[in-house]
Amino acid sequence: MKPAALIAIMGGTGCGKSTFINTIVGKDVTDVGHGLESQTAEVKEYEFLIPNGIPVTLADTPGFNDYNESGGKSDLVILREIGGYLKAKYDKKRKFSGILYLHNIADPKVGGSSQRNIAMFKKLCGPDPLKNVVVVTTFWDEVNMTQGVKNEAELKTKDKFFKELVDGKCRFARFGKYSPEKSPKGPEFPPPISIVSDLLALNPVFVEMQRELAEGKTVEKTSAGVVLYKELQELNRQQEKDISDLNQKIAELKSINTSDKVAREALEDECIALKAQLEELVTKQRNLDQEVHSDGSELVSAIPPPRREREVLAKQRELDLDNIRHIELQHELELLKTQHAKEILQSQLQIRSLLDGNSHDAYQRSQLERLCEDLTATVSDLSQSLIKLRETKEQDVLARTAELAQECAQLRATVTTHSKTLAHLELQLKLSQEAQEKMASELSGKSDNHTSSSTPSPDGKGGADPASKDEKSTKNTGPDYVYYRLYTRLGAFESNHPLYKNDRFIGRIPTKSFSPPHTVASIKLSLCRLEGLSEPDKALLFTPLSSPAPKADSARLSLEGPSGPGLSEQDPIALVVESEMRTEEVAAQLEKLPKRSDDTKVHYGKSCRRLLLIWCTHQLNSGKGDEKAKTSFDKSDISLGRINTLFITPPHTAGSLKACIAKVEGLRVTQGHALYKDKDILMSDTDVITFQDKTYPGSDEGNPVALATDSKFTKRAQLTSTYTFPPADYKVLFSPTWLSTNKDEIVHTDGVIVTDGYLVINSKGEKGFVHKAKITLIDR
Ligand SMILES: Nc1nc2c(ncn2[C@@H]2O[C@H](COP(=O)(O)OP(=O)(O)OP(=O)(O)O)[C@@H](O)[C@H]2O)c(=O)[nH]1
Ligand SMILES: [Mg+2]
Repeated sequence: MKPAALIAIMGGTGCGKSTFINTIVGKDVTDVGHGLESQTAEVKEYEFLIPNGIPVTLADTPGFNDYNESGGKSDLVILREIGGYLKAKYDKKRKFSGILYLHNIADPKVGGSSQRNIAMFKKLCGPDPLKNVVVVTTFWDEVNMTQGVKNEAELKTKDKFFKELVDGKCRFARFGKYSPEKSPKGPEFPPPISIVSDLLALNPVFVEMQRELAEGKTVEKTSAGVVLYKELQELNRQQEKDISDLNQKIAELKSINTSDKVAREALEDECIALKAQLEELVTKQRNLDQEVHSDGSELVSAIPPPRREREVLAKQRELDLDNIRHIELQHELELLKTQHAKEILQSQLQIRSLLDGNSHDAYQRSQLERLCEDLTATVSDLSQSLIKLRETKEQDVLARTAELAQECAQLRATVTTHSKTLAHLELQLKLSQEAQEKMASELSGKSDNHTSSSTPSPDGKGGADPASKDEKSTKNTGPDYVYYRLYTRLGAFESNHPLYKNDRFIGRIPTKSFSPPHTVASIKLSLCRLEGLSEPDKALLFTPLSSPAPKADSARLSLEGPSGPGLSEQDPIALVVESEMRTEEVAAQLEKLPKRSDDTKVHYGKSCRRLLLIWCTHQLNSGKGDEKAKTSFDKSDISLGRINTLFITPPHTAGSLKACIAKVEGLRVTQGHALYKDKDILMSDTDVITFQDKTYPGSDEGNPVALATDSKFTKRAQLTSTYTFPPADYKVLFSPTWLSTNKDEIVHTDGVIVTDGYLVINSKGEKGFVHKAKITLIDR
């Protein structure tokens, strides 16, 4: 049976030999390495069938490595291993169909060990079998393609690499750990199996080393062995040189005597590092020596080793080591000395500082004492200055006091003079006032004789005496003044600028106090300001008093003319304010209303004579149970009272008359009160009354208006619908039995149903029936 084709796989350690084999075989037949050491320790064969059924044996060889960097087998040992395998194959007349040399293309620089490996491999192959040699560059998946191609070109063209083999027709192929679909295409990247199968077409060959070994040469004597030995010798020399350089450097460093602590420490560190390097080199040197001489005579005789020289060198090294140890000891001693010197110095410094400290304290004490003395001196100076200052001040104060006393005396004299002048002036003023009053009273008397209507009637009945001659009136009429009366909804109230001392209900203010333009709005504003009233915008202005509606804000009043609204006492402006405070005040001002007829000091104004307003209370209720009126004036009928129409708030309606009477009588107008005229005719609050007419409700003492409280209407009720009743067409039929209603209005009733309805009195004082379906009783 024909033996399987034999293919050797060689190369440096870790270049991917086992990986390549596993790829070709299609399974992990051999271990793949993970470290620097050669994973494959000895030559191992793997047999498999290529696709056309031809058996192939792949020989996985241990990789050459740099023994300086690994603790594993040295290249020499590996070469012996490979040599033994080649010799064995030769003995069996087994030729190689192919020899693959794998090289890591991603290796950045092809260093010493790689070059040595290549050199050995070239010698191992020899000049003949170069067609059967394939240099397989690996790790293409890890290198940039451009870089890889560049590296590959270098490998092919440089003598120290594979130029010799390329010249002898060896081939190159690329390999990488690609997934099948990502593997680059092209002849440079042949499938690994084809690299092998292509070789099978060639004639198998012996390699040079097989032949050499067959001639009886030892491995070390083969061409590859000699290359390796020369390399090792060179390495040995290099290392010895390195050792001596290092020793020299260490000695130099030790000799540098520096007091700089940092620099010294740096030098020490460098020495230690160099010593470690040296020891490593020495170890390697020993290993190398052992490797080279392990096999004994043949290698030594082939290239005579400089044993004597080495012995001398070894001795020299020992001496060097002793020398180093000696220098180290000396150095340590110096360090100790320095340390001690430092400690002594520190102790001395401490002693010095302690001594200095004491002297410092003494110095400080003396300084403090001096400071104290200085301070004492300063204090005594200051107290002396203070005493002097006090003396000076006292003198100043005395002088100033004398000056002031003098000034006071002068002032007193001036005051006395002024007092005298003042007394004189007062006397003159008094005299002039008396003369003025006398003149005024004379003028007044004349005026009353001519215009009796301009003088208030004291009893309100008219025809009485004119104003008393004794009255201290400040009356002063003329177009230069504006006259006015003030009202709340309950009636008149007093002015802060009264025309008369004894009738403060008519006010008077100089026209110039009203800033133009004299619109109703600006007059209202000025009046409210001068009278101290709030909310002028809510006030209403009436002129004349009897006008049924207030003047519009934009209307103008002529205050400059000789006569006109507000320019005389007889035609005053009426200002009706809403102020709640004033309303309350007016409600409480009973005593300020016109007093009884026998009060001769009261001036009612001329209109008083034209009014006689009489009412009686409870007239409807009892018919005889009348009460005494608060303004009673007729002893024969005490229920009769009277009020001045001037006190009724405009516009003059039954409602404002009712409010005024109620106020005078101290009643609160409620829906339970109603005003009647002509005995039993109910007046509605909106009924207009014209007091200028000859007769008006209550103008006749014999036919007074009556304010009645009806005790029947005690229950409150709420109207539930709005209805105007009676409709205009049926007025004749129904009036006044049924009452018009406003939804939600509160009315008063006796609570008795008569003819399907309640008798009610509404807020206007209107009385009538409301259907029971249109009312809800609140009080039951
Ligand atoms: N990315 C990449 N990794 C590779 C390639 N070839 C080998 N390796 C990796 O390199 C390491 C060494 O591979 P091995 O196949 O053990 O190398 P070896 O030449 O057999 O090494 P020795 O044990 O010294 O003989 C392993 O981790 C492999 O997976 C390659 O082409 N590309
Ligand atoms: Mg391997």
